Amino acid sequence: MYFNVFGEKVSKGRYKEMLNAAKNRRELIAAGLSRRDLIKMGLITSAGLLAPIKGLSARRSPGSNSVCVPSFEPASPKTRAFVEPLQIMRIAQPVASLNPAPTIAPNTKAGESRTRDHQAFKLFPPTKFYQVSQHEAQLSLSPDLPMQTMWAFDDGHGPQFPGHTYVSQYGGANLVRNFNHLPENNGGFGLPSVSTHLHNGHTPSESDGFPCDFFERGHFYDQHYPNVLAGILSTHPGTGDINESLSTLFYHDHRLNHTAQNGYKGLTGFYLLFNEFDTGDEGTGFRLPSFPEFDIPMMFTDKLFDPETGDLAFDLFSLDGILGDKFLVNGKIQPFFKVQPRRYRFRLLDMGPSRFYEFFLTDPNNLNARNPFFVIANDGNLLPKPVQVESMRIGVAERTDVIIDFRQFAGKSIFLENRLNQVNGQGPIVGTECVDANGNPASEILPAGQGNFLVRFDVDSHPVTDNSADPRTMKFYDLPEIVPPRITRTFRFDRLNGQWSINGEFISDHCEVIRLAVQQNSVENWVLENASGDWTHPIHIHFEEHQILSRNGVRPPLAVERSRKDVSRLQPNERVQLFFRFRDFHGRYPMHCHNMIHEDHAMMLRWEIEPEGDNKLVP
Ligand SMILES: [Cu+2]
Repeated sequence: MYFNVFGEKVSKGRYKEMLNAAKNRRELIAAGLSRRDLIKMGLITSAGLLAPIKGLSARRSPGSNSVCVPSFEPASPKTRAFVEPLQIMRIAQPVASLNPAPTIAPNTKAGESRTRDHQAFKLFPPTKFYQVSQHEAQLSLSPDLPMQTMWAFDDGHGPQFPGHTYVSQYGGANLVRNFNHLPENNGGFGLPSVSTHLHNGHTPSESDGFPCDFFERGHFYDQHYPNVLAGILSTHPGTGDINESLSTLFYHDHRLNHTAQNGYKGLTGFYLLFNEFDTGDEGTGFRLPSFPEFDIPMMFTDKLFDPETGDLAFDLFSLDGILGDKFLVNGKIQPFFKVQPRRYRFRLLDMGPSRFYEFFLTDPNNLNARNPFFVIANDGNLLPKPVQVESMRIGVAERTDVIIDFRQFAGKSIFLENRLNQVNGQGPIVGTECVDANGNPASEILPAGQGNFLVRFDVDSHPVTDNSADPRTMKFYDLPEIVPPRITRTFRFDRLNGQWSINGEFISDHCEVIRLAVQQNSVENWVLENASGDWTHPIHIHFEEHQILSRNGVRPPLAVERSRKDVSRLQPNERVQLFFRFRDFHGRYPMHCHNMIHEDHAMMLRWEIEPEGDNKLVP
């Protein structure tokens, strides 16, 4: 019997056609072609679609533009679920010093590829130094698949996917020296040219990991992370605004046009920030479950594997986005995790490349049971107070920190299940407009037990002490004050010639076009408009967090979105209004869709923070 990537039975002829198409596409990808090459070769048409050449399209019907039509990919080989424990990434170890010592100006003589001086090095001198490198590594993602050729970060103690976790404290700056030791031969996909972005960091531009600050093999780049609160050099001099505290950050490769490939190949990891309230110790501060024992980062990625070789497969031709049929958590396919019957904090990160998740807790022996949990953070930023929910939806690059109390499940096995129905890269099914294989309306949320089981929690039966606070009694930070904007700008996200545009334009070839200039230390509102029909775009703006003022005029939005965010899902036909205050540092930053395929197909723009802002209403 033959199956497609959604587990649907297909005929032998259909399967062969899919297999050949996938092979042909992979050969072109291995040849290192970019989207610009594909356009030149006429493989992407002016109508914006992959040329309907037999044997190439990743769409079942090349003209289709609907969230209802499954993508055209053969199923990955079979793998067993819950045979490996959840991997916990190593905490990155700093080094005593770097040689040569870091310099404010780029040390190009020694091989550094930075192009601008550190702007805040003297103000926030680094207290911790890390020397990391990016390597090819042979890693296992499942005992039922061959070893995989991944690209992984190494902090000097061995390469990992996901990479080592940085654990930092507010008040102490980090300097990370990052060497590119990737191989010339990509082994199928990936470009050995990198720019590491610290997602959600309040980071000076030259250390942000801007998509065009990429550097090549044999070179390094020093990134200075001040670990300071927004407002420290402006609205809240000397301290920063405590209500801007960040907690769950992550890093990933952000190379222009190649972010999806390089991230999919493994160049990702967590970066956690603690302070005097979110201490990592359940006996102090907010009394959140202690790190690292009961505070667990989890990175979700979905991947495709070649049905014949079992090798990790990337599909450059899925311009809609890539959906995998294998669900990895912290780099392993469907792991189990032994927990104690007490409260845990989980930091859930959707690392894409294109999938949205809606997380539920499922008791396999009682599918009708409702199993609430607490959302305590959106995009890793603590909410004013915990919100009890039965499910939580996130898109690519969004995070949510949750507290699950396993006391109620003592002695049982419980699943973390994704019940969001999504069949192609465009986004989740919306409402009731699609039908399933039997002609019945397809639901947006799948029934309990029919979604994707991600992790199995095996809960011990012996009672234990739990010194963490009850989330019902917790209170965190207030939301930063909302004040009138200097300017309100509008951005339309749309298709254009088969790719993805913002206000009718793509990111320029070398990111040289500055689309707008924000006045340093000013307030702006940005209106994001979805002009692309049923698509959902998770829109990320670097550097400053925003608050969602309204969705389609409805304010405030969902309780879990009364928060600070750095990615906002722009859902079908939506108009979302955001509040920003751009402070402290200056320089270049991007805004882009974080469906990594969309950003690589140009749904990105460059903006700047400058002493004098411009007044472009539709940049
Ligand atoms: Cu998008």
